[in-house]
Amino acid sequence: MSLTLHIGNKRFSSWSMRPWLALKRAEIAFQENIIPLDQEETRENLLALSPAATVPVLETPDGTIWDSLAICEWAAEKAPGLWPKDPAARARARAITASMHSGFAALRSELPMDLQHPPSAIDMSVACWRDIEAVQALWAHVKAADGPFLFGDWSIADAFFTPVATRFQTYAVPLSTEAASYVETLLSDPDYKEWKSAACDESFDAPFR
Ligand SMILES: N[C@@H](CCC(=O)N[C@@H](CS)C(=O)NCC(=O)O)C(=O)O
Repeated sequence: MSLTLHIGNKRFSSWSMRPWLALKRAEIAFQENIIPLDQEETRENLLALSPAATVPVLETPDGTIWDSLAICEWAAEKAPGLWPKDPAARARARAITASMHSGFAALRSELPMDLQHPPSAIDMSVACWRDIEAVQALWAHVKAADGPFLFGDWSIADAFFTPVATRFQTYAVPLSTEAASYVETLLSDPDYKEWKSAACDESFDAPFR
């Protein structure tokens, strides 16, 4: 089966990183195609892939799937181990993943993912600090004792929080000991390191806007 995952620049595209990590973890072979973001032709290129005009998009022989979570769910149908085996844990994994997918707007806008940005603290709004507290509280709420990841073994929930871990590192966000240790786990993952290394080598034209 021929699969192409269309993604944004690895330096910036936090949404693209999530399904890329899930496909890698599931050992589902795919080609990747980078659509540089913030260029004059970006919107036209995105619209050629899907009416949503966003990346990631997975092109499959049965049609294209847009949206990071939908692509991860597609992968989990091929590789069920991407979600926890226990139904109660699986429900909680989906809940925390959905929280990330639909929430934390202040964190996302004030602490954009930039994998070439040297670590340094910046001023943040109260709303952003609340998001940071909520993320750490959610992690503590679900964290399993029997493994380094949120639900013990790696799951899609960890894919969704890996870009958050990069933001915490980039903006030198002070974290609880437990949260800092989980961030370290996510950022030590070999698949993440492969993504990060490519992100550090990227050079695209300056943003169009
Ligand atoms: N909910 C979507 C969000 C995707 C999204 O916003 N992607 C950004 C890049 S990270 C994008 O394509 N933006 C369009 C643009 O920059 O023109 C998903 O989960 O895939």
